[in-house]
Amino acid sequence: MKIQFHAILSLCCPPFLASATPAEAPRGEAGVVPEARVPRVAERGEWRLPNRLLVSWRSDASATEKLAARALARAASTRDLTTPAMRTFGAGELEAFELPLLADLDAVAAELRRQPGVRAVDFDVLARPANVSNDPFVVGGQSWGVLGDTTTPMNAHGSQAMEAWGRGLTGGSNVYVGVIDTGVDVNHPDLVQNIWQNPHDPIDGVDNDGNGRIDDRNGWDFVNNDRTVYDGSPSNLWRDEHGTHVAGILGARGGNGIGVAGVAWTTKIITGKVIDNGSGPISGVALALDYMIDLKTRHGLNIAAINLSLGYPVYTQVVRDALARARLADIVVVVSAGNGGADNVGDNIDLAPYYPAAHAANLGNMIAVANITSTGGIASDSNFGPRAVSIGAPGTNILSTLPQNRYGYLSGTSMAAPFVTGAVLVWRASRPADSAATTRGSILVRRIPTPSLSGKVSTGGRLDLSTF
Ligand SMILES: [Ca+2]
Ligand SMILES: [Ca+2]
Ligand SMILES: [Ca+2]
Ligand SMILES: [Ca+2]
Repeated sequence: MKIQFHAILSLCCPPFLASATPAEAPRGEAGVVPEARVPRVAERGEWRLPNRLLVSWRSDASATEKLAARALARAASTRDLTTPAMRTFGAGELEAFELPLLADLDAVAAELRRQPGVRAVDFDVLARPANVSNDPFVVGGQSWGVLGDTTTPMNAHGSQAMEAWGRGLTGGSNVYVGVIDTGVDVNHPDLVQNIWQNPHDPIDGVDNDGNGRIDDRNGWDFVNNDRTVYDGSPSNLWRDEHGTHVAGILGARGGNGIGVAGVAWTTKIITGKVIDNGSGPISGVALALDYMIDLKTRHGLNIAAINLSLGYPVYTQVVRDALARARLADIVVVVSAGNGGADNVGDNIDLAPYYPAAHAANLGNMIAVANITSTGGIASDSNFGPRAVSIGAPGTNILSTLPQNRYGYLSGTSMAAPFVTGAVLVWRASRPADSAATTRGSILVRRIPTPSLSGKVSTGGRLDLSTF
């Protein structure tokens, strides 16, 4: 039996040539991102307001000089920001110039600085807490799946993770996640800090921690029965691509100034490699589940979630039993709903069961996830099922990590599931005492009702981290 991926390569060209999902214009929202419609990144990664300059006048600036400068800048309006302290200490007045939206701020500022009454000209930038992403593909808007309806850049159909980040909810390095998939490039610069390093089994040819796997440093390769969970190379970029992409969606390092940000900026990713060169035996999935469960129950690792972005059309008792053990071990298991089979048209898996997603209808620790697009529709190839499938999440044209320090776009329910897995990690980082069932229920109840998912998934909605 072969396991199938739930991803479709949207583009086969090198990832950096992949066309970005067009960034949508941020919503002008007073108090949040005032008037910012064409955000630019300033030198230190700050957001610069696109149409505002702060003009500090010389204390001896004349009314005539001020009038001339305002006219020169073609300021649409000005606001006096002079404070009592400025007056007390004899400083000149401070004025905000509101310029036309497409004004060339640098040119206008340079011109103003040459005017006789002007002491200084500043750009107005948004002061940002440390947990605002400086990851270029987030800042640039390519990572639509993490955006929200009040973020800049914005996308109302994103997971709203960026809004949770803004309130300090970015996961935690004490929350672990199992990724059961292809291998994962554990050396990717945007993943490496979030890869689990088993402290209990040094590379010495001995199974020091007694879990039956010798030197399982980052996890285990259940296909080749060895410790290397990444087996790709510069000449074999495709190998272990899928799991690397999934890992980045749920847990690429955020705030490190490179690449993308996972829904959880920090976590510990444990890899169970069960697919190699396109497929793997189903027994590996059961063994990998039990490997994770054992790490939690016997070694005490705080494994909050396991992600399974894979599937197959036949019921197997071994996987069903392992999933039930995961429930006893209090682990949320997030699974992809599947991509519609051979005809690429999404199926109702309540009627035509597809596994392991169909098990979610009966196991209260599981969440099966459908794939939505950046405009809120359910992807045409996404499976659904109002009993088995719980929720929709971003899964179409998702930018994430690829092996060998690359990034690229993939689409499928494989990409949707790790958004929900990342949400579990973020939830549990701030609520460590919550059970798997409570965590699952809390995430599902927060969904945003979504017309395209009505009748297709049990909650009728899509993932929303904004109220975490
Ligand atoms: Ca071991
Ligand atoms: Ca060892
Ligand atoms: Ca290997
Ligand atoms: Ca990053």
